[in-house]
Parts: sequence; C-alpha cells; structure tokens
Amino acid sequence: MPEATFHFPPNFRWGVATSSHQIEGNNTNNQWWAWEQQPGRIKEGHQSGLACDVWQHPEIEFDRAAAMGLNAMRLSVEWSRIEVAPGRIDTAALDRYREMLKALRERGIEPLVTLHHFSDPLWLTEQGGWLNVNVIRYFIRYVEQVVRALGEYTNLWCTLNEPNVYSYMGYMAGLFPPGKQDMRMTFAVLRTMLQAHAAAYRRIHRLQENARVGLAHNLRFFDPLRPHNLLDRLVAWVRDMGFNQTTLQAVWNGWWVPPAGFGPALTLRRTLDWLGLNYYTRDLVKFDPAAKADFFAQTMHDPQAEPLDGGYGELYPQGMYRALKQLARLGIPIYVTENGIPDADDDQRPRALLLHLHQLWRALQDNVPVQGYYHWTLTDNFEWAEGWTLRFGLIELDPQTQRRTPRPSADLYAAIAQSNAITPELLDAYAPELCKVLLPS
Ligand code: IFM
Repeated sequence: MPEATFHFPPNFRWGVATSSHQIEGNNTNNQWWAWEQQPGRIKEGHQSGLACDVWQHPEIEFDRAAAMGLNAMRLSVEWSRIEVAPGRIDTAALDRYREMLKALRERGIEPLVTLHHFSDPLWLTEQGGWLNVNVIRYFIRYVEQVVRALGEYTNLWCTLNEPNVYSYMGYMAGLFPPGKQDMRMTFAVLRTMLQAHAAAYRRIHRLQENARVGLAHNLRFFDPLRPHNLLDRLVAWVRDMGFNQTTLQAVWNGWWVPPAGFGPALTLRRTLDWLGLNYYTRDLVKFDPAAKADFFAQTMHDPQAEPLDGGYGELYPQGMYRALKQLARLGIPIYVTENGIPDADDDQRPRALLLHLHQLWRALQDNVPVQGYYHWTLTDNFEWAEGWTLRFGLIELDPQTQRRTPRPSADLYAAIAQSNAITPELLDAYAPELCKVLLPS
C-alpha cells in the first residue's frame, strides 16, 4: 500500500454547516414558510414542516457531531423567531440560541453563527423585504440583539449567507420568494444586502472587541464551453461578473462593478476579517444569439463529467482549488463555509468528499490560508425550492419519523476529522479507485 498521507494543519476546523429554516422546524413566521404553502412553488409540493426538529432537539445533532469528532459547526439564527414583530424581541428565543451555543461549547465544538441565511421575517417581507432600504436599519437592530445575547459563546460571525444566490434566485430566476424576474431588482437587493453586511461588520466590531466577521460567498465557475471562442469567453465572463465578482469587488475593493452598478462603494471596502467560500459546482457557457433573456448565454454541464443528483450540476472538485487560489488574493483567512453534494444513495459522496478535500489540501500546500471546512451538511434537510428531493446529509433523515441513519460518508468524514488527515487506508477503504489517482506510485 502506498504511504502518502495528506495532513491538514494543526487546529484545522472540521465542521458541518446548517441553516435555521432548513433544520429547525415550524418556522412559521418567515417568508419561506408562506411560500411553501403556495401550490407549485416547491418540488413535489414538499414543505419544511418539522424539518430536522432541531428547535426542539438540538442535542441530537450536537451529539452526532461531537461523536464524529468535529470541532466546529456553522448554524444560523432565525430573525423571524427573534424579532417576531418590528422591534419586538422574543427573549426566550434568544435564550434558546444561547443554550444551543453553550451546548456546542460543552461538546468542544466552536459555533460559527450566520445572522441571515435566506429567511426573512414576514413583517419585513410585508414592508418590501430587501428592496426597502430601511432593512439595513432593521437588520442592524436585530444583529445588535443577537451579538449581545450570544457574544459570550462565540466571536465568529457570518453576516449573510450567499447574498448573490438570495438575490439571483428570488429576483432573477423567480425560484425563491418573492418569485420575481427583474434584473434591476436583483442588483438593487444585492447592493442593499452588501450595504447591510458592511454596516453589520462595523456594528459587531463595536460590540465585541475580538469579533471575527465575514460573509459566506457562493462561488460558481462559469467556463467557456469552447475555450478559444471569444464569444463563449465573453458570455462566461459576464456570468462571472454578475454572480461572483460583484460581491467580492464591493466588500473588498469598495467598488461597484457592472452589472451591480459602477463606482465607489467606499463604506463597503475591507469589511471582511475572513471570507467564507461555499463551493459546489461549475457551469459551461456557450454564446447563443437566440438566448436574449439569458444575456446570450446557454449554460450546460460537461457531458464527460459525472452529473449530480437532480440536475444540481457536475462533479468538479478542481473548482475547490481554483476557488481557493482565486480568493487567496484577498490575503485574509478563508473558511470553506459550505461544500457537499446531493447524493441520496451515497454512491458518489465518499469519493466527492475525498476529491474536494484533496483539492483543499493542495491549496494549503500553496499557502492559501484555509482555516476550516464545514461540510454541507450533517443531516438531510429542507433544500429550499427542491424540497426534500435533494439529500445533502452525511446522515439520512426520514422527515416523517425523524429516523436518522448515518451514510458511509459520515464515518469517512469522522475518520478524516479525527486523524486530521486523509490517509491511504481511508482512500483504500472508501474509494480505492482514487489511490491510483491521488497517491504517488
Ligand atoms: O442548502 C443550500 C444552502 O442553504 C445554501 N448553499 C447551498 C446549499 C445546497 O444547495
């Protein structure tokens, strides 16, 4: 057996990532719950319902994570539970989150708390949501309450999850609430979200001296289908600007770039202590003169690549290395705040996990300052417009009975976290075909 082992740095964070609406259950006071009640919005008419019942039984998840040897967990707090009506704070909800963070600490797990992960209180939606610029003020008021209540147990904060996905899916693709298809609104929402991020960044630092504040950015690759075709390259570049670069340019360089606008965004500049990378897949992009509504681009997946469940994308682990190298230019710590694949029968996940982590390891060898990896996700949860049809969990969940069954990749991930390494034995046991690919002969 070959001997090479891929070691990760001491103190590397091995975690799982989750979000409130996807796991807590009965989040009836937010816009997603209302959206799920509308026929035709969610695949197969699914609803979040009790989700993973984490609001009532968080210890089930925490015990599982601790038993796996994980030392980190990313979770979000639910604005609609905490601020039940404008300015009306439910202190019992905040206490509940305090108990949760304490319980994590007692298990040796460091919490990374996301303040906004796709769900908005209904009262905010009724006031126009993120199209109403007052939202910045409301968001700060809520953030202040959360930081005061939970600051004893964490200093690692993620202001927003994937503002690019929230604005694109809700205002361009129309697949998330409020179901709009309007480019002007899309970028108005994105701009407001990033302004709220910057304001939250400052407020958190005022409240907590040692705070470490970042945001989770979904970076997706858009590669030209025909690399030498100038028009394919152009439309791929436009996609990359619209989806990836607008956010990064604003919060790092303090500059709005098209199509989000053009000009200074000075108050946003350098509002990151760290950056979260949510990496999943890539698209190939082809110029198509007929696709006017899609900015003359057709997107597809590489026919040679392994497709993921439910048309989610293609297996493209090299994207992990490319993304980390790209983000390394910022010169700040990076957390992989999400990565995983939908794979109900777990026939791809062990291999995918190993391949993605190997690419992360490669980036570490190039001195990219990656501090941790949060797998999406611990237990199957409510996958937004895809309902329960996509299963991202290391642990399988039957949402009806709440029965949990660990998939083989849960054991694999536990073994990696515990040894802080990918060993030849693990490769051999979980994906022997990779030994030839990854190990020196
Ligand atoms: O489930 C989502 C998560 O809420 C945001 N990032 C992508 C995940 C998988 O699609």
